[in-house]
Amino acid sequence: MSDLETANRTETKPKTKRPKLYKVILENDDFTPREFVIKVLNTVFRLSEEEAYRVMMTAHQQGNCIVSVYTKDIAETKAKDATDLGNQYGYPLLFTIEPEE
Ligand code: TYC
Repeated sequence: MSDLETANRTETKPKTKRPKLYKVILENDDFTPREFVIKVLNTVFRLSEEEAYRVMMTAHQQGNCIVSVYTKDIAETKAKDATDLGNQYGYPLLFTIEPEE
């Protein structure tokens, strides 16, 4: 095998590029009831009771918490659906998204 062929082979990029991922972040507030936050995490993000409780308490104590990581479209849709759900009940519940490094 020539040096040229070896160099080409090692420099070939993979054909299947992985899509960029986005974190959905739960922001704390002083008004939304804890139980409501847990219900939204259960229904929109499919978290178990235990996961939802842990995420809710982390946001409550630290100010925010990463809920999960998705492709852009899914992250945007879930963050919007979950925020809208809070607003429908008059709560300032907020989910934001951030690109993963
Ligand atoms: N801090 C809220 C309360 O004490 C509960 C809460 C937790 C709200 C996490 C939002 O992201 C949140 N009722």
